Amino acid sequence: MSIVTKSIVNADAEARYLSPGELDRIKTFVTSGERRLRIAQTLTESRERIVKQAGDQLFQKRPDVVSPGGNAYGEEMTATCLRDMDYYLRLITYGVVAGDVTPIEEIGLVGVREMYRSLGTPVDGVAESVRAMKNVAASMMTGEDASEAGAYFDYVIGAMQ
Ligand SMILES: CCC1=C(C)/C(=C/C2=NC(=C\c3[nH]c(/C=C4\NC(=O)[C@H](C)[C@H]4CC)c(C)c3CCC(=O)O)/C(CCC(=O)O)=C2C)NC1=O
Repeated sequence: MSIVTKSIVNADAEARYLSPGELDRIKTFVTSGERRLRIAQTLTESRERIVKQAGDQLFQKRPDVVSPGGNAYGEEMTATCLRDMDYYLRLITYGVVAGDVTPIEEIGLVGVREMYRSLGTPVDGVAESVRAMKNVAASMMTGEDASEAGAYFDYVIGAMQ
């Protein structure tokens, strides 16, 4: 839910007007809208390049995951690993557009550590892949945009620690 919908639901539950604080938060959301949409557009248009380059960096840094016995060993498993990276990049674009990490949390982070443990997937490797995507994405943006986008990547990385 965006801050707009959330504020309206809360205010209406108490049959009151939006408070000055709520209006202030909505103002911040609206005035940052252009930047957040620009970031989401860059991430969306460059998704293939971001996932490919970050994947290369991950496998260089963690050759164990694509070596025999590794969780992403073999063409099919490597493709599944890259698919997971694409999933997280997509969820990050949702968060950027909403100006809120809730969609990332609800779709991709609830129970994530347990899920990866049951799959034998090293969750620190997934976190490393998100860190690599953050760096590749940052190289495509202004410093200000990279820092705003970085917060959403960091949120995902933090949830995997
Ligand atoms: C949108 C929300 C969402 C997420 C996040 C998600 C993740 C997800 N990743 C999976 C598997 C997997 N995930 C990986 C990923 C990796 N292995 C590594 O060593 C690397 C560190 C890493 C890549 C960065 C691999 C290799 C598998 C297949 C594991 C297996 O089948 O044994 C699976 C098991 C089912 C499947 O194969 O599709 C799920 C559910 N699914 C979802 O719907």
